[in-house]
Amino acid sequence: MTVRVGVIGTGSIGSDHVRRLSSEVDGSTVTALYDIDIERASSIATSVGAVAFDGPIDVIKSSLVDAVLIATPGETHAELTRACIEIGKPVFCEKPLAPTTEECLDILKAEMAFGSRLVQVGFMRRYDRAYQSMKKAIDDNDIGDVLLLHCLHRNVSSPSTYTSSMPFTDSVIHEIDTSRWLVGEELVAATVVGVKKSSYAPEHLLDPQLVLLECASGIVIDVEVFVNCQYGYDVRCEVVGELGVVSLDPPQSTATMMTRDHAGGVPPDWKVRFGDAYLVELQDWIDGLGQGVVAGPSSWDGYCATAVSQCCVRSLGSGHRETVDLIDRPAFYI
Ligand code: ISE
Repeated sequence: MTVRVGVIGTGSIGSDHVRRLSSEVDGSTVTALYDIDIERASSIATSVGAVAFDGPIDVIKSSLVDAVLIATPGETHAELTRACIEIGKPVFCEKPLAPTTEECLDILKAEMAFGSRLVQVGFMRRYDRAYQSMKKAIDDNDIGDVLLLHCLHRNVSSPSTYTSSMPFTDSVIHEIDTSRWLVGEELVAATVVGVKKSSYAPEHLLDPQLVLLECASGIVIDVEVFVNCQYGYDVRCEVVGELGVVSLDPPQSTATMMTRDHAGGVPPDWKVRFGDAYLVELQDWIDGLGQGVVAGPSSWDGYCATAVSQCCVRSLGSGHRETVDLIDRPAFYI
């Protein structure tokens, strides 16, 4: 069976997904597209033999479409995801599931009312080989009880639209998801710590920032987020356990990384660093749909990640530790 996918949003990540779904993933084809930039959508549609529609809801409702992939800006995700649920079409939504917990909860309610899972959230790091072997080492108890996680999330530079909340809502949301997934616990509190500002960051942007995330069991996760680091897209994670550590890339020697010309092989952006993970993620989604199953990161995962990222934003504003307010996990999502 070939899954016919409609893609809404064909900007940078959306157009990469169109390419993957039409020529790299087995068992899928892209049949319909929409983008606010009509010309871009129609030229991509022509290149893959799809139809470019005038509006996103037309893609969702089209009889040419079995499943929908949403790669539009975050503030449109809730409405589009709910429109898919209303007509019972599986939907892959790029992160965040929605910018507010209220919108995420509406999605959970709609999905539970439908009666089976339809939504997968695009937390691609769970499909990265290195993250997966870290998860296996933790699950196999190789490093004993987990005590701490040290994470870095650095981008070369930030777009002009990037505000001081976005390190949490747009970037650290990935560490929030991977931390929950790695340790199998919810995050209960966040404290944002002010750091000396880089003179390379735009005037309006606090950069870098540091956040401490806490689990109920006492595990603490520190995340440095630095989105104008100049040299590369550098994502690191070290998990410290009672018996040892497991990390994405253990440092073996001294390294100095400065600017793109001296970045020591650090990739330029997430599209390169997580290119393989995106492909595995979409293949897994399509394979599942072929069997009528949606098993990747769920709406519940999307809701929790948004709740924790909002908690970080509150801590940024208050200057204090803030607690995460989550509903009880519905049995539907266990
Ligand atoms: C971007 O929006 C992403 O989702 C990337 O995965 C992330 O690493 C980057 O920091 C974000 O700006």
